[in-house]
Amino acid sequence: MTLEELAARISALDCVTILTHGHPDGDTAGSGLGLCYYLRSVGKRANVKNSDGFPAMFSYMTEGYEDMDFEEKTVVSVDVADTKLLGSPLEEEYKDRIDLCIDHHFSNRNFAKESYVDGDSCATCLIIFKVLKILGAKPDKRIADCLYTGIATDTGCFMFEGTSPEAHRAAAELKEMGCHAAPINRIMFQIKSRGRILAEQKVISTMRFTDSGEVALITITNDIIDHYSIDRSELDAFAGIPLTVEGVRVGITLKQQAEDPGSYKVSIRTVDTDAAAIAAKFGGGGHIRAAGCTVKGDADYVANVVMQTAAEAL
Ligand SMILES: [Mn+2]
Repeated sequence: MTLEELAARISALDCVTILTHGHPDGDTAGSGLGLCYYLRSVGKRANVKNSDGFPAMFSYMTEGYEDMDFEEKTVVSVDVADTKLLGSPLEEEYKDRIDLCIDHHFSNRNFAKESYVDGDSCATCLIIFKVLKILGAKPDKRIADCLYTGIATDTGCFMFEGTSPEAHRAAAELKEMGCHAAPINRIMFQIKSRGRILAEQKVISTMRFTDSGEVALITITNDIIDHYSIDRSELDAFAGIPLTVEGVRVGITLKQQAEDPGSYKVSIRTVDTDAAAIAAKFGGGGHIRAAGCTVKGDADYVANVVMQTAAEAL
């Protein structure tokens, strides 16, 4: 399906349920709510669903949102690569009857009757932004806030290597439409819970290096997670910490598994080395700059073998 065809599908929609993935991030929330608000603004009936609900940090997008009452005719998913990611209860309810999938994951499982998947797009919000442009929409500030959120979060505040000129241009246009970029960036990238800061301090104190200083490793234990009562979803951001140290080319984060304390989830982030190749040595995989695997053993053992493998890869 071309982008123009997608735009035509969207303009024909009414009585739509929009599905977003569980443990929602800024892109699935922004594209779901942004699309919903656009459809409502042109007199259509639309609702957005999420298995887990949207977290309080997204309240500037959800404020004033209320479910509409209508008989559902079409089901659309946004930023969902696999129906499993819908989580419970949406997965059971909708997995076999999604009409239109809009996504930017190369790994998309092609579960919908029709799909528009652009793996080169930085965010699903960027796809929605382009569709609204084709439709000649005049997004209000709240829609602009939604779309900006997904573009900013999926590009790591425009810092990831894959951040396209198109993403920057879209952000510029969204600013012209009145999106609140600075406060959104503050909420998405700066504000942390107090527990998280304290946990970070503890985790940073576990940091160790290879002799060359090019590989750094931190360890997150269940003790730390429990003691500071931080949400496991907040831990994803910890994987970026080792790479912030000058001279480090491979950053490794070990996370003890809640259900299996004798095993560690290993996140590998790299500056100029193939992270997926390192993860593959332990049966894992991923992307060239971000990959992961799971290794059994105690923290010292896992740290040693993974650091040694990373040092050899360099
Ligand atoms: Mn996304």
